[in-house]
Amino acid sequence: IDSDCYVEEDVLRTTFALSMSAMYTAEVPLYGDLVQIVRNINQSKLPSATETERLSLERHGAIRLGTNQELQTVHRIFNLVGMHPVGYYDLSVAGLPMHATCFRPVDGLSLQKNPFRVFTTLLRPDLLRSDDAKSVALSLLRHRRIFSDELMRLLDVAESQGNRLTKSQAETYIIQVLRSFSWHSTAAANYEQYQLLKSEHPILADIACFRSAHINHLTPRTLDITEAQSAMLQAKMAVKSRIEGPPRRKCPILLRQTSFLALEEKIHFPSSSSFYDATLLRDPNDATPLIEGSHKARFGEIEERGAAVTPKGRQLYDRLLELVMQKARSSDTAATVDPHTIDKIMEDCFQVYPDDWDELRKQGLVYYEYRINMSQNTMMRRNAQATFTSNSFDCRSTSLESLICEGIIEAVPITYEDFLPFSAAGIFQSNLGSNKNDKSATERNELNACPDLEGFERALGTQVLDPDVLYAGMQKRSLERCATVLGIRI
Ligand code: OOG
Ligand code: NI
Repeated sequence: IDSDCYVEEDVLRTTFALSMSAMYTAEVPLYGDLVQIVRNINQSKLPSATETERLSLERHGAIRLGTNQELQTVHRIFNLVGMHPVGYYDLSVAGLPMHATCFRPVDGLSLQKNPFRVFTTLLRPDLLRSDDAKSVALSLLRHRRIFSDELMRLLDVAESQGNRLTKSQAETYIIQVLRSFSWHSTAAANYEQYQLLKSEHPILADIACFRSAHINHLTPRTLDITEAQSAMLQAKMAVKSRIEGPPRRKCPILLRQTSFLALEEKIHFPSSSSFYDATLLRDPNDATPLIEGSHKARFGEIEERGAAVTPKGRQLYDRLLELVMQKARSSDTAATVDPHTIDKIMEDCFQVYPDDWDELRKQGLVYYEYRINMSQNTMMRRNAQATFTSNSFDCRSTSLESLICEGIIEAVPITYEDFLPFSAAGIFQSNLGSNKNDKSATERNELNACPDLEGFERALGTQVLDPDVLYAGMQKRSLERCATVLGIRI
């Protein structure tokens, strides 16, 4: 086969992301409205059309998986579109029997082309309390097949071709992948099984009762989440009561998210007397009527992304968040801390987090990409060179800081490409359906919280990448590029 006809990984990822978005728009029209709201707001904020175009591509999605086998297959699926497992998220801290990773591109250029991410959670059966629910869930999961034979075959083919697909293979591939993530309005579980699993945990029913790993939301990136949230309210969407993540700042860090709440959707359940074969398909001779019920899983989310913080910056964030939670718990309305009170406490506590790019850099709280300021002429560069070779700087940051000061190097904050476990938990909790008012995640912390990174990596069959290593690498390489161009050591 002519190697020219292989599809480039970044191109395939963009096709995949756009196809997922088209599928979800068809499935959940309200998501289409949300994308339009975000697009309008972004357009009013960005000067250049090309920037708007790239931003309008940016999305993340989320899927929930039940078994190691499913996780390993999803790993193979995403690998072909250049998305790799980054980070470990323990969701048991928020009372959810699951843990997660994020599949996303890792190198700068791919991220720039299309940073499509999928937050992927895996059930932790060890955290389920009811033995009945556990054994029904595991049996349903054992019998379901969410990936088609055609898809499994194409994965083998792609891997034997060096992890790539030809144009025509890629077309079939995208169609088959989408099927695995599409919605089924007829459950695989019968109504009794669904109720049993739901009473153990609503998330368990969502994970184990269906014949696909349905995408449960897609999230466009907005440049102003406060404005986007007002627009959502104006469009009469049922919006989550507060924005997750850090409070509004001059220098945005990490990410802020909000969503419209999960929709109550009609589901058909086979009655408990029905006979099912191993593939969980309804016996064609089965005449028992389907039972009508409903399920809440799918929602629409938006997010505003800020700068990636260093471990020091993250420690400060986590410490302040913990302080906020303590204060919220001890406020006298503790049973139902109202969202405005939390926002107020947030704002107060986060006053101590520096909100100035120079200050954030000098204190080593944020990752930066260093670039030669192109508007500077070569004369200045030569001056800089002279300065640097004639002086003996004992501290690297002094020299970098003076280059920045002189306007020779500019420091651009690196965008945070990952997630926040408590924000994720807040989004999960507000969409579980059993609870009308979306209380903060801390109030429903019922599980014995314990991360299990090792267990997750065993399930995945490989280690997850460390986001800090990736950000630090980007920062370091950008510095090295500057040093090479300027002909100095930094
Ligand atoms: C995933 C929730 C996490 C986010 O943006 O933090 C998430 C889920 O509900 O399955 O997507
Ligand atoms: Ni999300």
